[in-house]
Amino acid sequence: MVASESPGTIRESFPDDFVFGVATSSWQIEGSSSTRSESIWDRFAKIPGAIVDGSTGDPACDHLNRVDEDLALISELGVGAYRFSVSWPRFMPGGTGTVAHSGAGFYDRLIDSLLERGVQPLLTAYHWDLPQSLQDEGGWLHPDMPRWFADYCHALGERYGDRVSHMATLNEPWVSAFLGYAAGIHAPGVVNSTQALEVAYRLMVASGHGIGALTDAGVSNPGIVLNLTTVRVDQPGAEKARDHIDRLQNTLFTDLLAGRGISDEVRDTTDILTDWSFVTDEGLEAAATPISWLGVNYYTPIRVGLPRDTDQATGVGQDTVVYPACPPASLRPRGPLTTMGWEVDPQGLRDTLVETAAALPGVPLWVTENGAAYADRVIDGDVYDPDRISYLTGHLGAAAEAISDGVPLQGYCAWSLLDNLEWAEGRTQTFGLVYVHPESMERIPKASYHFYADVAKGER
Ligand code: LGS
Repeated sequence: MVASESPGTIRESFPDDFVFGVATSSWQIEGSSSTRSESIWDRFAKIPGAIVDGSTGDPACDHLNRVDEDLALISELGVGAYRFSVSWPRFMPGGTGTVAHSGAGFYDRLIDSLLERGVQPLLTAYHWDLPQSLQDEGGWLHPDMPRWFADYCHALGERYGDRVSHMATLNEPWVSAFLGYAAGIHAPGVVNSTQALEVAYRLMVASGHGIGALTDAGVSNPGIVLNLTTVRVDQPGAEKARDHIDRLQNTLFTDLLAGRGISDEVRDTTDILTDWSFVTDEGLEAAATPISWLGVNYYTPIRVGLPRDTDQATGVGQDTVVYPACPPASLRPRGPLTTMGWEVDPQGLRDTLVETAAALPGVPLWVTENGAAYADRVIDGDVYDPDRISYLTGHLGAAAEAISDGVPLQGYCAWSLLDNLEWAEGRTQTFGLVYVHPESMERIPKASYHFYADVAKGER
């Protein structure tokens, strides 16, 4: 009786072969921008006000010079996987053509050191730091971009495919398209909803070419990472907006991957902006190139309500501007909120995973990012972050429940190893399991790091 009532550890609620990991991305941690070419985020960061605290890509977390210390932190965390991204401007500074000896060598050493420590590397080819030279040519809107991206992916596969089984083409194409081209709050800072829709499509086409190139280069498990989330109605009357947001946030991407193309609903509701004539049969076929796994980044659900009074003049709630052609609505997160203003809802992760598994049956899933920003403080040399521990506990529980619902979930990566450069929020939002002092770069593992280490080691 007593034994069966014992709750067991978090680790025990997952299958034995389930992988716990931790994630980062190149621009957010590496620094050392003088040893690579310029990326669109370096250029964007120079626009006054684009990054709230004026941060630039330097020093970020000075990871390039502190990689041994960071590897030790990963090792001591006891995780089985480390998700990182390759900086395209470091690996292939011209955007196309020659691979840089020193840049590629950095990732060689990183990968080898991870493997020596028994940590599986998960490599993302593109986590938003496009070489500026390619942006100058037209970026993701350029007709040759799928070929340039495929060549880059092929070079990554040739160089690292013998040691890295899981590679993802893109991180969150939704963000590149809609925050980069509709809201204009991410690089390249364009505000043009028509272009945003086209970029979303073209990114998925390029990703399909990238998947093909990785496979040709011998990578056994090529995949992609999407930011998917469950979309809820908060008030009666917001159903149309909910459906619209769900389509542009989730199904636009999962439909393209599944070979269902771009639905009539998406075309009809966005035809005031674009006629989708740039969509071709070849493009749709490329976008549906089979993936062998899908990464899901989940942080919060989206809760859709009626427009706020102040926005009635335009008819569109300000927060929904990033969803082109959205019916009148606003986003209404319910507390408790993280410092990003995002609702904490573990059930949302379970729902998202179940919905994703239904949209892409048979595709193995990973949670490639999940975590929370809180205002951490160092007191007597320690960082006590109970809110983050509670966030992680809830979401790990939801991931385990999704597995019992039948979701083929293989791994979970906490975001993030380090407090880092949170894009337009600069250093003002901290998601790390490890605190990084903004000037000295000193690393201090937070209480959540020790918590997660216990989970990974099966002690919790
Ligand atoms: O640091 C980024 C994290 C932080 O939160 C990472 O580089 C990205 O891959 C990823 O987008 N990240 C992130 N996303 C959360 C998005 C939630 C948006 C919620 C909006 C609405 C209510």
